[in-house]
Amino acid sequence: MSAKPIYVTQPHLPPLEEFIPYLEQIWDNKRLTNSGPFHNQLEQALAEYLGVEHLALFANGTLALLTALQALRITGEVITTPYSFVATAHTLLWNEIQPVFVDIDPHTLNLDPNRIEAAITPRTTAILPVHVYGNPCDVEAIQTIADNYNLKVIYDAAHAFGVQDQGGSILRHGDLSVLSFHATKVFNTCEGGAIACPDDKTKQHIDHLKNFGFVGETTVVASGINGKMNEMQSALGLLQLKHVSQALARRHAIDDQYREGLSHIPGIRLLPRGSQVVDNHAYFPIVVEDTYPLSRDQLYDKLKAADIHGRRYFYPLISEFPMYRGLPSVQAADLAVATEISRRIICLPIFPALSDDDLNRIIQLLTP
Ligand code: T4K
Repeated sequence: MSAKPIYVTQPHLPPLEEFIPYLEQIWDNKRLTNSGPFHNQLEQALAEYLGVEHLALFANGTLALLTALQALRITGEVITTPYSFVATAHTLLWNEIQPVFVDIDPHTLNLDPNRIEAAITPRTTAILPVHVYGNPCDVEAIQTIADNYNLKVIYDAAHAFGVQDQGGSILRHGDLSVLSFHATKVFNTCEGGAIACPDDKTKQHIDHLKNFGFVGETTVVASGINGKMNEMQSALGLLQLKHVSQALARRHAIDDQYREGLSHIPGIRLLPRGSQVVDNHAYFPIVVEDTYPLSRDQLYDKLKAADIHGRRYFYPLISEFPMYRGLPSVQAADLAVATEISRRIICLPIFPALSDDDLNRIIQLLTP
């Protein structure tokens, strides 16, 4: 049994000695950033691993989201979910775009496609759905609406590394998909992110935007940003890629054990496995129903008292933060499902180094 605190996640890190040769190469060739050799190798290797045509690496997922919106010249209003990490909507505000929050589906906890059309106005230019916890959105329904109303679709796929549906990578849907490689993610480069895009021209445009808009040495074609992933991050990514299947296998085993240990407990609702054929088990959310003897917060505190630090992802809703409260789409009555779920959710610890003993202890604590 661990005497250390157990957090919702712990970054997966390969043995340190395996990282040293990468660092030696960086020290030798003195190339630290700006499309260095490791950056270019990782871009290629990840595109192949994930099964996408093109990938542009970024310093973090938030910069990648900001740039994706710029790349497609999104303006006006964008339909999105209140049930996400705050970065999703913040990138809209930073681009002076008005988020329009739409409620979520009670089963997938993703943007409910049945509610999107009612939120479309003449100012709507795009939909920004999130594959929450790595569970795929209803991509077909969303695309049909987007096609009917001539809207762009940018998926926030921060949780969806490696997820596949029947047709392959989940990242192939929509106009662009954005990944996060933050320390807390299934695949991490400390901080990091990427945009997956289908065509070479868009990839080139994104590459210019992430490097201040430079094309060559003296030409600037757009008011770009500094979104570049550096060589240390890229080297770590290349090393992580060697270990990622092992890490995913352990996550899968933990998910199975949680399901076996918790599915019979009245008042603990588990999310059904989604439409994906390859899952990444990025999170393990439970919904605490009224029939459970403790409220969500009482259970959260009970775990905390045992040094087990689950997280209430996503509570509060983005629409409840002060900078969003004045928007017309934030009324709780219109976001009833998201509001309800955000008050009942706890994400339990899941990460490759979580031991069976600790896992069993968590299951025992949840068992009334
Ligand atoms: N879109 C979505 C849907 C997202 O979920 C995110 C990020 C983004 C966009 C933006 O992508 P990035 O710009 O971040 O690439 C964490 C992460 O910081 C954030 O990346 C993530 N989503 C979000 C869901 O979770 P916090 O504030 O909960 O992180 P923090 O520091 O409390 O970490 C959680 C636990 O993990 C800690 O209690 C301990 C453990 N931990 C954390 C770090 C950073 C470690 O053991 N080691 C570490 O290095 O936001």
